[in-house]
Amino acid sequence: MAETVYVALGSNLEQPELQLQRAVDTIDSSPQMTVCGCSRLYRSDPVGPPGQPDYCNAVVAITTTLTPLQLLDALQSIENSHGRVRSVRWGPRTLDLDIILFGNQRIESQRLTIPHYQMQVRNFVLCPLLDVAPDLELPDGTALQAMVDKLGYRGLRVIAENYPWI
Ligand code: A4P
Ligand code: MG
Repeated sequence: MAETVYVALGSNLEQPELQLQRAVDTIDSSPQMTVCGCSRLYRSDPVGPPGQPDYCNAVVAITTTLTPLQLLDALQSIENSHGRVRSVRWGPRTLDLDIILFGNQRIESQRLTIPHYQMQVRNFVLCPLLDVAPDLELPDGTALQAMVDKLGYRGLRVIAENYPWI
């Protein structure tokens, strides 16, 4: 059965806008994933080690028949093929693809935590997610809109409205 999944994209190195654009194209051209919605494109203040460049962030909705772990493998291979080198935690990166929600599932395993463990405190995830899923409720019943109202848009700028953004 196909599930609806939300994936957050982030980049703050080597033309971040282009990195995100290429990542969405690559996801959509994969036979096992179909992009069915895409947020606006945001620029955001960096969270984590100081002195790193601003990020670009977005969220896509996809449908997939992959299992959560198969999807994680597929997204990590896209990160690697887009030049991602893992170094500092929360440090600068060419491409970060995080699984935010996988249908209504809750997953707690060595390689995966879903819903994503930091999503509640990150407006650069929640605000683009609201663009693609305005009526969404989390598996625990919390309304996404209420979470966005709590965090607000501080540090976030919309830089393009419609995909393809550039
Ligand atoms: N993992 C567990 N759950 C998940 C999930 N739901 N989706 C595991 C994806 N991966 C998940 O991730 C480390 C491991 O997390 C994976 O191997 C997977 O098994 P990683 O991408 O290799 O490492 P990371 O990204 O450095 O760590 P982490 O904790 O995922 O960092 P974040 O939370 O992604 O933070 N500021 C702004 N403004 N915008 C950003 O996008 N991003 C970060 C990165 C920091 N500051 C930022 C932004
Ligand atoms: Mg990550």
